[in-house]
Amino acid sequence: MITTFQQHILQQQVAGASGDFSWLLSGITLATKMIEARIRAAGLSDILGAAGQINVQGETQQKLDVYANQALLHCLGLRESVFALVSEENEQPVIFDRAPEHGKYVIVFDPLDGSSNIDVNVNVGTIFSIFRRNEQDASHAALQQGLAQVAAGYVLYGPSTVLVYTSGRGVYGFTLDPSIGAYVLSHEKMKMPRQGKYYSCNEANLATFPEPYQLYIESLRNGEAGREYSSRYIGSLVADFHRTLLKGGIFLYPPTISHPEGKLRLLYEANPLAFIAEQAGGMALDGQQRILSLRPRKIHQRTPLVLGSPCEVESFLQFAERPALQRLA
Ligand code: FDP
Repeated sequence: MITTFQQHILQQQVAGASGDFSWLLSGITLATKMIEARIRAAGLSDILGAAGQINVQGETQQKLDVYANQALLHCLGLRESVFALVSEENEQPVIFDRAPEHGKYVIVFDPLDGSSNIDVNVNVGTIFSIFRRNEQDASHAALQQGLAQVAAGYVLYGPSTVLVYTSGRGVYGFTLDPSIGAYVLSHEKMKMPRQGKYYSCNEANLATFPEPYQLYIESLRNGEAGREYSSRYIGSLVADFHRTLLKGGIFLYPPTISHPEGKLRLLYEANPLAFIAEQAGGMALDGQQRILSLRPRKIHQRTPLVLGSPCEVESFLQFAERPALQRLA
């Protein structure tokens, strides 16, 4: 018979656990089912397009961004074990006045990643990461290294809706079965191939990438890397990551002129995906250092991101570490 996400969490739970954590996760799955229902009906109702507001990142909020954020804030806010919620869409954390023995968790999330793709019916996703509360002060409670994540995951709203999750004991994928309204285990112990055939980056920005990135991409194009590569870039991080997880290869969002610190956000984009990538046997760097070892200074901090199969990320590192003169020789 089937294994639902909820059953899987209960099976992984240690004996004597309070059940708070599985109840917390059910808040996430409920919110993502609400989001997916809205997305499925997107062309039919008046929920496409801009909501008329600019978010904390200076980006135009789409109506679905606003709805997705409200769904997560609502469903998670009702869980007694939540201390603070940090969302891409909110400048400050949403804090709940709960004693440390009750409000034990901090959840950071990107409610709707890839929102520039919503209006054209291309895949989008939700990304989340869960930390234990380690401080009284909520804005600092979220500033933990990625290594401290208790669990992380994402939901990809694609031809089917898939939830990919890790709590540090492997990566599991669940597909939403619309006939029963439950996420059902479909991908057990997911492993990223050691090497892939796709590289993924926004090549329109190539001329503004730092030199090691340019030379590395050139090596993939000209066969220097020992195999022929194809490029794939959806422009929805979750979708580009999901392909990389299943098929291998490399995803890069380097620093650019317009985003000198990179565009993607450390807390609710890079960290959760790095945790999943490493659990699946892949790697994730900020161009030099391991993403999971970075110490965040602010909740909406950006970072360059290079992640994927070990073969590709290790060969990227050779370019990143080579002194400039040697690179040009
Ligand atoms: P979007 O701007 O559509 O929200 O972080 C947001 C993100 O999408 C990622 O999902 C995606 O990988 C990236 O930005 C795309 O950025 P570019 O358009 O600069 O390539």
